[in-house]
Amino acid sequence: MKKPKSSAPSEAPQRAGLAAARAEHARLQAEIAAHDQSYYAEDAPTVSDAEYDALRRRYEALEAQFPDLVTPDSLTQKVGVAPSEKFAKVRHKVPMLSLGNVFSDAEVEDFVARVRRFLGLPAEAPLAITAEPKIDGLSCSLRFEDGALVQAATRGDGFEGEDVTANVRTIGEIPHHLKDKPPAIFEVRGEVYMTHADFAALNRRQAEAGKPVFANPRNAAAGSLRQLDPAITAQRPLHFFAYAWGEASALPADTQMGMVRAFKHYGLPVNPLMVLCHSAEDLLAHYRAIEEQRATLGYDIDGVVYKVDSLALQNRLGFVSRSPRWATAHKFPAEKATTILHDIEIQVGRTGALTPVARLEPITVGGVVVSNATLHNEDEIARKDIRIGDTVIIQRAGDVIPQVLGPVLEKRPAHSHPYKFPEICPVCGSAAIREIDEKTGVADVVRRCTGSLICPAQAVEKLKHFASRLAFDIEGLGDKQIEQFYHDGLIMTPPDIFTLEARDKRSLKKLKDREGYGETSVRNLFAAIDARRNVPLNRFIYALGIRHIGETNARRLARHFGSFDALREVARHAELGSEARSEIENIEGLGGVVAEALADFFGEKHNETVLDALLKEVTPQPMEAVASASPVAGKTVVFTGALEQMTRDEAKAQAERLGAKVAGSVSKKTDLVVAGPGAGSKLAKAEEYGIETISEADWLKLIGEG
Ligand code: 5U1
Repeated sequence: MKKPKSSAPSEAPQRAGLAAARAEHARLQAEIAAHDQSYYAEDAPTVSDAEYDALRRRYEALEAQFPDLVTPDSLTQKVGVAPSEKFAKVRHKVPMLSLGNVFSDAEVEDFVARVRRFLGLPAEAPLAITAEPKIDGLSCSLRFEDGALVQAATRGDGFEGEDVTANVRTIGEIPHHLKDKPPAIFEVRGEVYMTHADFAALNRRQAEAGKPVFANPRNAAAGSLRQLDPAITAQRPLHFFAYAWGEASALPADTQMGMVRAFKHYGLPVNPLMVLCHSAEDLLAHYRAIEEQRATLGYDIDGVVYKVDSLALQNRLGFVSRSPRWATAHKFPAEKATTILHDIEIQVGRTGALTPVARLEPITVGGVVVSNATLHNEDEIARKDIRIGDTVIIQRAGDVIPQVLGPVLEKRPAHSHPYKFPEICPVCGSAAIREIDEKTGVADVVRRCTGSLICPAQAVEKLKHFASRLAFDIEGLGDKQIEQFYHDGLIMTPPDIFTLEARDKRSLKKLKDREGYGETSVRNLFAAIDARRNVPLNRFIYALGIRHIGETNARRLARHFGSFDALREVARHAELGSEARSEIENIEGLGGVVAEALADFFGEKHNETVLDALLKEVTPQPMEAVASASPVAGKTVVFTGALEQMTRDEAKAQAERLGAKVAGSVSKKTDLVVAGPGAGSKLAKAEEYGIETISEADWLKLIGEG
């Protein structure tokens, strides 16, 4: 049963929305993750780009509307999935980003308006934005040192990709040496792709040789680049367009357009359709022009990318999670098809959410074979009366996922019957219930397994999350291994991971004797586990998989509390109405839902027991100070009154980049108040508490911008 909520009654309608959104969010997440896995790790997308985009957009819209939905494994905090095991890994010095998506004209107008608002640009002030085709290929980062190509890596999960240097060297149009005088260190990023003609010829050759054909040019490009034998890549005609950069010892230009011209000057291929626009109307006109040429370009594109041209403005705009505020992708519309719904499979997630997945008669939509799709949730299935055996309309949008839009009633088989969503967990048999919000009386749209501790599905998913890349990141302990270890009773809770070696020493059935293991792999696994005994605090918090504590919120908590003990002490006493509860609620970016989730988690005796055992094995390290050299790192800052040099959003983003915590209200814990004209009660309170108060100009001087 849910605990009483801390919100005011006036928030009740919002809460009802939140419950529904939470359910939908969880379901979308499971599906998107599955599609990401197929696409990035297996080069075998199960859905069309358009479908995937639709899911992803819905997911992001939910988070935008309900920021508390940023869950521990929120996909907005990640880019792609972990690289495959067959290539050496390359850690990107500068992460490879993902782009936000827009679909409609109104959203493009919104994007431009948002940029202007963030920068505080008046309507008459010019704002140049580039527009270029979004190539449907495989992102790749090329590292040049003193002009020589020294390394090439795929994007992987955005932080770590695969070393494909030898393969990239076989791509004719990528120079091994840049012309003229490029920066001494220069990482150029872009898209590796295959043309339609080359794709058709390759598939003909594959078919003639009795080998499998590729579903689309992007898969063919990915499959060709990620060949362990570069000689095979060399036989595959791949191309490249450069459009971005990572680490650079200097920049040859101060605009996006200038950078792309510099790429060209150094001998790199760039897309000829990039233009400079000056308004949303300009962008839309170019979008339509590119859309018209789409069929005759000779290579696949899936939209148009817009980027603020000035690098200085890009810098000011910064990022939201892993996507730049200064760029977005305007995607082409979704494609639809009909197929048979063979079954509805219920998956059980880490939080016990039951997620319905459609198992479909495989069908090709936009060049991608689709066999699974999202059914969203129980209510959606009922509302649309989707039945097993129905012919259903599916839609595929964007880079990977599909959704079931609804049944084709004329084709409904006789004797079909409405789908009955299970009321018991298909994994552990516990009751699966829809929690009723005590305030609103509204049932949560997600049905959850109540078997928490005894449900193997939840336990395994929690362990997978704990060892995952953004959490403990334990090499050699992937999903498959966790499933096996759990199944064999070797790892049931996180502390078991760290006692595995000691137990193995005492055991008669050694790990090294298991199928798939040997002396070396076991030694490596134990070393990888040992290497994580000191883990950054933010990762530790994130790894616990507390509801609503995604990567961003974990970082906020780590910054605020500094140590796990401090967080635990407060969270343990965060009952409704307490000072501890309001301390958490008042951390910038958090709020009542997160505070409640923390109080729930730390109020659970079982969690405390597991934590005690875990803390005997692992020491969370205070988070490495972001920009620790900055004079405001670790300080709690409050902005009040009007700011004249920048908008409030920009000030906040900048302060956070420099490692400061930005709070909405003045308390005894505030270190600094930046007060502009019109500052009122916050300024008075700062004076009352004797807190240092400075002007906006002094703030800018303090952070080296004045
Ligand atoms: N054409 C193009 N595609 N694309 C993808 N430009 C572009 N820029 C990207 C991505 C991920 O990222 C930059 C905004 C860094």
